[in-house]
Amino acid sequence: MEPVTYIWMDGELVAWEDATVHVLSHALHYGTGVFEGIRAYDTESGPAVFRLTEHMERLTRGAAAYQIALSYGADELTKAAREVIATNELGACYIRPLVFLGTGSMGLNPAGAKTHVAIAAWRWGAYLGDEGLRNGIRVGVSSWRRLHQTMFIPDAKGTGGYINSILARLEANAAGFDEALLLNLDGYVAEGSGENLFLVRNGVVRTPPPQAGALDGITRQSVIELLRDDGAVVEETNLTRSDVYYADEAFFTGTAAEVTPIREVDHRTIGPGTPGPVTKRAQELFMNAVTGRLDDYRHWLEYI
Ligand code: PPE
Repeated sequence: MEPVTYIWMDGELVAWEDATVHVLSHALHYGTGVFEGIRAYDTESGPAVFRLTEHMERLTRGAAAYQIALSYGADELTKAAREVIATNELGACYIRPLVFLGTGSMGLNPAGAKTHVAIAAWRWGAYLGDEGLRNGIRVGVSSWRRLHQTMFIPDAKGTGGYINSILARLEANAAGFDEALLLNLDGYVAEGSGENLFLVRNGVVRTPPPQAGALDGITRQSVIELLRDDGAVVEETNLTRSDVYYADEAFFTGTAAEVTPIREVDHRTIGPGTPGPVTKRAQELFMNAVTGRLDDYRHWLEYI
């Protein structure tokens, strides 16, 4: 990871190396935080952040759902994110806002712990590798199940919940896969450790509904809209493990992962083992939208 000069913390810009926390921060012990992952892209009119306001709204909604008191609104956090990008003179970058509980209380009752907010940004290339983005990645279905919606708040990016993703990711990588695919407690497909899944079969695009325990990803929503507007049939429906094996095409979506083709699942080749036409079209539409090359979706961009 390549450091930048400043990180925004609790209302001011501090030097990268000074953006530290106390070891008795509540969030460090119990995962009491929410975060976001946002990307900015270089466009003809300068850097633009993709759906910045929606990400910040998801962050503030998530904090409220977990009852983490937050004194900043989505609009103020949006301004702060712009400031971070501008002062660090970043173009295309990844933006990581984090709301977390600091010191003031120990034990599971967080009352008394102070809320902190940080926004960092840095250059971050292809999440699952350039090769993966081009030719597809290898995925393994995890032995870990996705946290069920009765156990946490799937719509919020709560930091503690990511320990579930990390178990799956570690297992997948140890088995030689690039990424994990998690099923929910009912055995239907939920999502990747940090991405939403899409399958294509006989020209129909299908993705699990949020009720399956998947985060309703902003990239997911964008890709659904882009593909539908392009004439594709996209269904939100429960998917089984065999649906994945029988797919002609499969891909992951996420802010970090963008649109990443999947070429293999559990040692079974998906389609011919190379990115298919719908996957390539989704990638093309998404990359054109985020870089301001599609007039119809320019409202998704917030220019710096
Ligand atoms: N599911 C999960 C579990 C998830 O973490 C993400 C984002 C998504 C789906 C896709 O959501 P969206 O970014 O709104 O399209 N994962 C973030 C964190 C990745 C990380 O390694 O950290 C991200 O992509 O920024």
